Amino acid sequence: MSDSFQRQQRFVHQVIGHQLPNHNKLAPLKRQGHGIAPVNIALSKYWGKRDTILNLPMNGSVSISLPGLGTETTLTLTPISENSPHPIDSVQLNGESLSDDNPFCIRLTDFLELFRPENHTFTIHTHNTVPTAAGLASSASGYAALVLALNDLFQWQLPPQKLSLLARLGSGSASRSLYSGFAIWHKGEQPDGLDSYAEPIATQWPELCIGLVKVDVQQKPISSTTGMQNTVNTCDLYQAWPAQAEKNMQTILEAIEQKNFEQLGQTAEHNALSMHATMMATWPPIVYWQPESLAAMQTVWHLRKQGIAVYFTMDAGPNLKLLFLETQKPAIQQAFGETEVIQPFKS
Ligand code: 2P0
Repeated sequence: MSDSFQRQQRFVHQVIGHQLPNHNKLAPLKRQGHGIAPVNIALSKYWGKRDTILNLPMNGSVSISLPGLGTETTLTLTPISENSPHPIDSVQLNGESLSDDNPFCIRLTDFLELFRPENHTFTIHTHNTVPTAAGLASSASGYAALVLALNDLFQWQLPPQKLSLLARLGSGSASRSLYSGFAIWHKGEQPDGLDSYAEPIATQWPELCIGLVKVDVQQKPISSTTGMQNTVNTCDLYQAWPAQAEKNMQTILEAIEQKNFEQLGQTAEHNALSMHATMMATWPPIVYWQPESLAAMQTVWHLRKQGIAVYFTMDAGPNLKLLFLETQKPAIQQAFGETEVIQPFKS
């Protein structure tokens, strides 16, 4: 058993231990568990880890979840009998069986190893309603749905904060996908990672719209996990990022509280471009943009010059997410054509 695995297992036991009198035995109470979680878009971003084993971020982040776009997962537990033909986990993604050496499958089953009762295999059926690895944060909804399915399977009845801690261990951004609406993921200070979880923000903002500008929904060239680590290791500009990100986060929290759209949009766009600047100043360089991404940004800037309040944010992919208020919907749809528009507090 590796040191990393042992540290992660200790973390899991610290999180769920209080809930279970006999926490060394992750005894299954049911055969099947089910979970469903939304994707989230960060308005101030998570980029970089201070601890790669426990997935602890360099900075906090704030997000908005998109209802109707996400992941639904069913976990089935099967005891291994002597005559089991294949005592290994099996994973189905969107109805297709994945081979054991698929990287998605390896990451998923490595995570499940932390929760496996002795002599059992997992069957995982997972469905995404967003394209996998399209920069629409499907790992976030994926690990949040998986943790909810584990909570159901083992009947832990954990509060959302603890589910957020477990989801974070699977994928950082998943910590924020336990909630609808706005969420804040606190970076935390403790080396044990028990104070690095997300919480919901109560504010509702029915007029707020997110437009999805889909430039390319193929697999991205470099995963966020690898990309952010390369940035931390090789980008001198990154030194300035954690402080800026924390400052942006406070400004965004204030904008949400006061429903100040200009402040929200400006800070989110500036934050996203600053993150991309650190990616580009990484070696080898990380450039998720495509020519159409830049063209879409220029359309946004042109619209703003005409007095239309629209801003964008971008994640680890070429797609843009537009931020605007309901009153601007006709202008946005005219400029961007078939853009899918989501109203997180109305849908
Ligand atoms: C975010 N991203 O805050 C940022 C913005 C991408 C760019 O969180 O290694 O898939 O699994 O913790 O959560 C994507 O990173 O990375 C991400 P891991 P994750 O949404």
